[in-house]
Amino acid sequence: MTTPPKVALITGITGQDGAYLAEFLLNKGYIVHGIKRRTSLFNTDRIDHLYRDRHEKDVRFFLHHGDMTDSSSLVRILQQTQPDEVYNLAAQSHVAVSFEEPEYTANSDGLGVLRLLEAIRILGLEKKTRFYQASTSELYGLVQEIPQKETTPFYPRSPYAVAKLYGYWIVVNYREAYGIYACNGILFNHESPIRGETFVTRKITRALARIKLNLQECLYLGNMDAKRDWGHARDYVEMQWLMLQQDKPEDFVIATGVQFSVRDFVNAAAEELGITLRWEGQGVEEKAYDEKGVCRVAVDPRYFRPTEVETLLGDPTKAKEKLGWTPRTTFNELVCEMVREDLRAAERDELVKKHGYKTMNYKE
Ligand code: NDP
Ligand code: GDR
Repeated sequence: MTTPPKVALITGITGQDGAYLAEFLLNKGYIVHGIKRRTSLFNTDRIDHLYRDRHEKDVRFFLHHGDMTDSSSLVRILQQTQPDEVYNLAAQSHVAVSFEEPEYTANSDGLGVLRLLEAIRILGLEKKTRFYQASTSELYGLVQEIPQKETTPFYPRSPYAVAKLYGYWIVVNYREAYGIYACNGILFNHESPIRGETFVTRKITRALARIKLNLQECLYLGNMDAKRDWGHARDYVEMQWLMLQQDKPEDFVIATGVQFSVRDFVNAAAEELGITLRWEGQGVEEKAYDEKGVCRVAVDPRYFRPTEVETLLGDPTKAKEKLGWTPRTTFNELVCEMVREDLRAAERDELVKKHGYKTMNYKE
């Protein structure tokens, strides 16, 4: 007798991690259900290659309308899908935006976690359903220890991080109170060619590729001294799955253990594109010029955050020992892959422009 395929439910399936995780689980033979929000335009670009018409045979990928702020949708979808594993990746995930929309961020990123855990309880799925929570290195904020590991005290520095702190502890509480197999993956920054365009890495690779093809003149950034531990999203989603395959639920830091500044990222991307940058000035006056003396990178204080997370560096020793974690992609490989894909996108835009059509001009 063959065992039936496992069923996974992914919230945030239209996001960067949701797309990589869905592909990973489908390749493992899972039936994958995803929750997506109703939007006025299609927002399924990242998962379109996985989608198959429901009328075809052996379809294993399904999308449901729902929202982290709407308990009724979450209970209904959990009841319909009866998942073995829930991956809670949905969030208002932009730190700067959380200062502009703090209440909504608390609702979706904090209370949303509670709603899902309660849905598991209401439906009596505590023994069946395993739960992964997308926790974050932003919890460390104003760092209390270098590098940061599972036992490092938290000091969140944004409405986003404070909301995620609630999510972190409600997962621990439901694990201890009700015996739910629930874990926090404390993931450090992870990027990819499908990273949202307003996160700093993608903003840099997209802008420099467009500068290379004369589609844009200058890239404006905020704090270029900020340091991050950047890995590849494709590597990290495998760890999300592995955390749910252990004998007992535990929380894990996933990081590379290597740190670079935003300026380092700019330099690496520029080098990959063959743009030589000459840096001048400091603070808000800092600028980078190309070979012809054209200013290509400058500071716009609008991108400074009311409270900043200056430095993050993870210690992934526990994940190495218990999950066999080794990051596959180096910093330079990540930058190259992102630059290559954004250059292809810029080439497409160049062609569109050449034929007299307008291209997207949004640069935030
Ligand atoms: P993205 O911003 O790319 O994706 C977020 C997803 O959540 C999108 O599918 C989005 O939908 C969805 N979403 C947002 N709000 C709601 C809501 N109210 N109801 C339902 N869905 C919602 O994030 P990532 O893929 O990069 O990150 C995945 C998770 O991991 C997030 O929780 C993030 O906070 C966390 N995280 C990310 C890290 C990283 O470096 N990438 C590091 C550590 C943690 P839509 O497409 O409609 O906007
Ligand atoms: P972060 O990612 O805040 O770490 O959160 P982001 O790429 O937005 O910022 C990283 C650092 O770069 C600085 N920075 C800029 N950031 C943006 N977005 N735009 C700019 O122009 C700019 N200039 C400088 C920022 O100030 C910051 O210090 C990401 C998200 O994916 C979270 O959801 C996740 O939890 C954490 O990573 C781990």
